[in-house]
Amino acid sequence: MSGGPGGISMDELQLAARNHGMPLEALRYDVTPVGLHYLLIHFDIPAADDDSWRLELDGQVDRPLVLRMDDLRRRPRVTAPVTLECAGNGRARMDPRPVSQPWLEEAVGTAEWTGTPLRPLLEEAGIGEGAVEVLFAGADRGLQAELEHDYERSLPLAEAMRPEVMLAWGINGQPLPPQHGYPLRLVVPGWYGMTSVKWLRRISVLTEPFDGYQQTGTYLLHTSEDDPGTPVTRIQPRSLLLPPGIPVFESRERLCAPGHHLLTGRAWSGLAPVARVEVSVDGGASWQPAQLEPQPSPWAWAGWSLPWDATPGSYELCCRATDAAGNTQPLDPPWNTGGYANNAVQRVKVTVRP
Ligand SMILES: Nc1nc2c(c(=O)[nH]1)N[C@H]1C(S)=C(S)[C@@H](COP(=O)(O)O)O[C@H]1N2
Ligand SMILES: [Mo]
Repeated sequence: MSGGPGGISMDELQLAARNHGMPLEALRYDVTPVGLHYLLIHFDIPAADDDSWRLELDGQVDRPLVLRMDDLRRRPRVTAPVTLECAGNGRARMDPRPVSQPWLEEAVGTAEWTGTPLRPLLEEAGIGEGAVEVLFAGADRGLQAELEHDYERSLPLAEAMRPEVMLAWGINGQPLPPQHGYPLRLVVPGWYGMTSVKWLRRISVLTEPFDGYQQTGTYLLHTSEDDPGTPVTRIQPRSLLLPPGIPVFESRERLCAPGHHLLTGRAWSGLAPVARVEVSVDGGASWQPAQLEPQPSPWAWAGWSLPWDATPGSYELCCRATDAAGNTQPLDPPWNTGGYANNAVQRVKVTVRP
């Protein structure tokens, strides 16, 4: 389904009003304040209570487990900064526009998640013969593509066993708020956000690949419905810049004074460490290397900066990240039916006034 030429529909507006992005000025923070982190909630935020919450671990395991939140909090505890990005980030920049949550480029945030690593828990339950995937089920339910289902996603066993995958009950030193998965969620660093199942109530070890709607009916990269497509997995490299100067309310275009500016932003990739960031002030015609700060962890964005001596005129500021595996950002949006993984460079129009 594609959006018509007449702008976004009421259905898209309804989605956009529920699921907010990170205001780009929040790129100034290493760790995104909780209320400024983006949100994506397919159905309704479920009612949940820490005392009565139970996490079931079942399927192809030797010893199925039922855990309370207190049981989980007594386990080894980790805190790690992780950049999450929605796979649909950039969707509204595609042409024709795939109809779903119409993100521009702000569906990202970096939080300090606190929880317990998943792997030891799976090992304690004992992974049985023939296990291939681990399924994560949320407590939220609804209809999408006319199919009623709980929000559920799986991971290949090897991905679920990565040491940085965690079950989180905390964000930025506080309990998860309802919208981020209270009381418990999965956090899968490096993968697009749909993988990090919120309101987590069941983990099942599977001997067959999961074929539920959120796994095989959506989150596929294909350019026609006949093409089976490839699953959306890791976060493609991306960078964003903190728009300089002051905004115009209606257009978000920027007005700047002439003289010295320090352009700053963030860059990340779920595929490999960030290797470099380049900045353009002429819409991508020419590029200059930015100064890159170290990433606080392989799974969290890096800060970058570049001094800019602005003279009066009109500019289009862009930034482009490249990771250590050589993946980079295209100048124009790649297109696919679902509107996923659009990591095309951001473009910020700036007028420098005398
Ligand atoms: N149970 C459940 N988990 C979910 C979702 C959801 O709708 N239900 N949305 C997913 C998607 S698409 C994204 S991008 C991230 C967003 O996480 P956040 O809202 O905490 O930023 O949560 C994921 N986990
Ligand atoms: Mo998402």
